[in-house]
Amino acid sequence: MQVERVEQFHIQMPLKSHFETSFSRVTALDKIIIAIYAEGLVGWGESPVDSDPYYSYETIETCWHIQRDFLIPLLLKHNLSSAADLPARFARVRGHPMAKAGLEAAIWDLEAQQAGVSVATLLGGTRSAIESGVSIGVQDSVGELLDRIAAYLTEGYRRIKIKIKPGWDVEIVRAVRERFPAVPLMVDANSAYTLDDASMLRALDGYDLLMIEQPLAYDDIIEHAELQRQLQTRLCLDESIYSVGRAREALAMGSCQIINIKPARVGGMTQALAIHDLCQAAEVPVWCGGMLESGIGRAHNVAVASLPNFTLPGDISASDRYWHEDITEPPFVLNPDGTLTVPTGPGIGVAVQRDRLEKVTLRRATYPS
Ligand code: OSB
Ligand code: MG
Repeated sequence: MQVERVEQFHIQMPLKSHFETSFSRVTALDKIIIAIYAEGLVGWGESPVDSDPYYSYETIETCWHIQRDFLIPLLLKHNLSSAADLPARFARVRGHPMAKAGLEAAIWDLEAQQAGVSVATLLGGTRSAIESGVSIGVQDSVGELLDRIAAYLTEGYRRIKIKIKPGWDVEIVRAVRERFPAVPLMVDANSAYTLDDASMLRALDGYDLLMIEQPLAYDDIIEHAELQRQLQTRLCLDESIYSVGRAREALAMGSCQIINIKPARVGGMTQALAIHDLCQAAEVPVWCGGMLESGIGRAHNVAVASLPNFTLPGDISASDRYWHEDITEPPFVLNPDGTLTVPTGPGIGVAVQRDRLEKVTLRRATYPS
């Protein structure tokens, strides 16, 4: 495939309601959307970078720069035989996984369209629907949290994840368990704790949690292994797993028993597939995380979550959980059984609405210019 043209869109989409983690509170989300033109087709990808470096070191500005000055030139330079070749082509650029992932995603979309199949089929997906969970931010009060959980359960979500941070942890989990004794429940700390908090984290063992996600430092696997030895509850890593090699090391060290795969965090779909296969061989379950993506990134996440070792409900919720108006059609809707249907049309299987994309675009660029 010869890439003819690449477009970068810096967009900002207002969230329906704010989302608070241990590291920030956001009311709108910036992202970089990628369109790649080749052989009469257009493929779409998303780099779900934040405007601040609080989840990862990448920001809108670093992503824009790395794509414009280093990655897009590599795409335009030579023919490409497959999306799976991109990690090798991009390898000289160290790090910057989200910048790479947005471009790679657009190539997967193109490649699937050329083959006349869905991205899910091209990736090796085997499910026609994926189990959907919901990730709920820190709320202003316990009452609001309980009301939100009740509403999501009524909608049919299959698993509840709540964000925790110091001062919003064991007591909150206790209150949630009291009200919802049997709901599949987990917590995500986004690195808000240290090993000094081990006794608090051990207290969580009493609440039958599916897992505790990323309690310790964002780049750590050693202390997580130590913590896992002290806990009954399974640890799941998110931030710490930034590559296939890192996943292999974490499994070898016993740093976690579950991995949250976000294609954007690991540098793209090819790496996500490799981590999926590695975990499958090691009998370690995985699930697909999210970065509050637009319909474009969501479609790619849904596609990968249709692979066989994605055996736990992920953070891929319906479009209306995030947006008043998404930039793709049709929206992802929650089926009555708490699943999202995997699109079957060619490519990502949802159509980008150009007028809506324009409305949320703050800046755009075309290459070659
Ligand atoms: O840690 O999984 C996380 C959102 C932004 C950054 C990090 C995380 C999250 C979520 C939301 O938990 C998942 C989603 O619904 O997309
Ligand atoms: Mg997380």
